[in-house]
Amino acid sequence: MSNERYIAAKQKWAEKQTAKGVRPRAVASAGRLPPGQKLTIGFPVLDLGVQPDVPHQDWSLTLDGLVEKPTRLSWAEFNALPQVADTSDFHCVTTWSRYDCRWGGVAFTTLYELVRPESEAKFVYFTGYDGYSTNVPLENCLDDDVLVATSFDGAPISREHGGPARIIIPKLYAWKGAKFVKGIAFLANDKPGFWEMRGYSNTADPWKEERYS
Ligand SMILES: Nc1nc2c(c(=O)[nH]1)N[C@H]1C(S)=C(S)[C@@H](COP(=O)(O)O)O[C@H]1N2
Ligand SMILES: [Mo]
Repeated sequence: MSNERYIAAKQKWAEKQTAKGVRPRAVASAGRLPPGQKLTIGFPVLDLGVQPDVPHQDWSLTLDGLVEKPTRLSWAEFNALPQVADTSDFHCVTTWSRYDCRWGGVAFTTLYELVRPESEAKFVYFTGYDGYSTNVPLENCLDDDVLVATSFDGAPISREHGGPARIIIPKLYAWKGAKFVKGIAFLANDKPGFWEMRGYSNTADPWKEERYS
């Protein structure tokens, strides 16, 4: 962790300590911390109790649905695509946020250009090797900070954090980013995923506190 970031984090904790008579909660930090969130300097792990072991030789990413060119990428094929890096903040619906996550991998837009979705495709349905699923409007996936990430802080993403590859959509709560990603389907109609079927918000905007519906 950089010294600068450490100092900023310490300062925020200090502000929280001195806010007397106030229940410990998020200190609004120059518009960076969404409402109701608390800054964490660790990196908690959230999953369904399964962290699938997917060796690179068994890994593939399937892109299908309403696309001109359905594609299944091997690990080597995936890694031969143009690589990008992006640093973003991570907001979990359980109220922790982590700043400055350094992700590397393939931009969602690169995959979009590769498979060429039909004009009817309006939603994206992600699936994971652990049986997880989540749904996102296509337009939310086309920002340049949306990645299929394979590295975190310069090293391969660990199994607990969703390796070999996970989806990162910084502008939405983190459950919208499938860890252990296995499939990306382009759909005309929305289809609720694992948590969306269990009462989580469909839209998941942390700035509007869209936690549960
Ligand atoms: N495949 C899969 N992806 C998932 C989950 C999961 O259980 N399975 N949990 C989601 C939730 S609720 C969050 S907050 C983040 C947590 O990522 P982390 O464990 O790296 O912190 O992954 C999301 N993606
Ligand atoms: Mo979460």
